[in-house]
Amino acid sequence: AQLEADMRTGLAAGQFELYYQPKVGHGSIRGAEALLRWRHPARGFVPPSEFIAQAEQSGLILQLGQWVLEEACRQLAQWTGPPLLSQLSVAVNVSPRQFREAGFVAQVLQALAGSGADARRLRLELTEGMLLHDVEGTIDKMVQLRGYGVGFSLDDFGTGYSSLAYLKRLPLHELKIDQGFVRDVLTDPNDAAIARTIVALGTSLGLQVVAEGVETEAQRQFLEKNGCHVWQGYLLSPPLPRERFEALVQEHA
Ligand code: G
Ligand code: G
Ligand code: MN
Ligand code: NA
Repeated sequence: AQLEADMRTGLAAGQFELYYQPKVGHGSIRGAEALLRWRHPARGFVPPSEFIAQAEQSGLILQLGQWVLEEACRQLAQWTGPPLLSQLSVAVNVSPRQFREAGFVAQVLQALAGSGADARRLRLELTEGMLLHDVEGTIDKMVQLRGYGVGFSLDDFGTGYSSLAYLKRLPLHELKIDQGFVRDVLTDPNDAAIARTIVALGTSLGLQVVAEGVETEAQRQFLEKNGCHVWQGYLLSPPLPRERFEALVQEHA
């Protein structure tokens, strides 16, 4: 309860910020995943693993999630002008509870309209579990937002309960191979087989496939050889504060 009160205060006091992790495709930075960070004046830096679950439970995730959407859209709207920044997409993680709210579509549209961000540069990252809860309702929301140009990624793919029957019905852009399969992809034949299978599945469904948690050049090469050309990971960069992310994009051009 103390944590929740602190989160409420922190949200009002501007203690939350977004970090950006580059997403690389065919050798250049194509976009960023926005990741929430909380700088508490006394607790210091609190990682999402210590507050997201609590925010979900208490319902505060609704306000927190709205702030994340608005902030990511404000950032998108600012990344205009210089050719590199103006082409970036920004991906936002959406929590199951937030997505299930009746007003979710309106919330996203409001964040876009309020900032002037281009909907086609916004990606929403959903997880498998949340999609199966109310499949028809999920598809309906996704289709509505797709109509405005918003893209969808299926995050942590392979760790949840995706049914392939639903997968083909979801209007997705992208599948993200969970980092748990990438970590030992060079040494564990099962992980290698799973990674290859996800790439083949995604590709045959017409989806972009992104590998998460790429830490070494050897992992990157293995994935590329197997048809996965888009990745995120410490090999290029951890999530960065806005200015450092912008500098990296310019450097990497
Ligand atoms: O860097 P990392 O510690 O950022 O993130 C840990 C976990 O927290 C990830 O599973 C990520 O999906 C989740 N997370 C990070 N930022 C957000 C956010 O803005 N909203 C939600 N719902 N989850 C987030
Ligand atoms: O669940 P989600 O995929 O949204 O969360 C991504 C998480 O993975 C974040 O906590 C992010 O900081 C972390 N991450 C990003 N790149 C790497 C990496 O190369 N290695 C590891 N171990 N973690 C990473
Ligand atoms: Mn994610
Ligand atoms: Na993930």
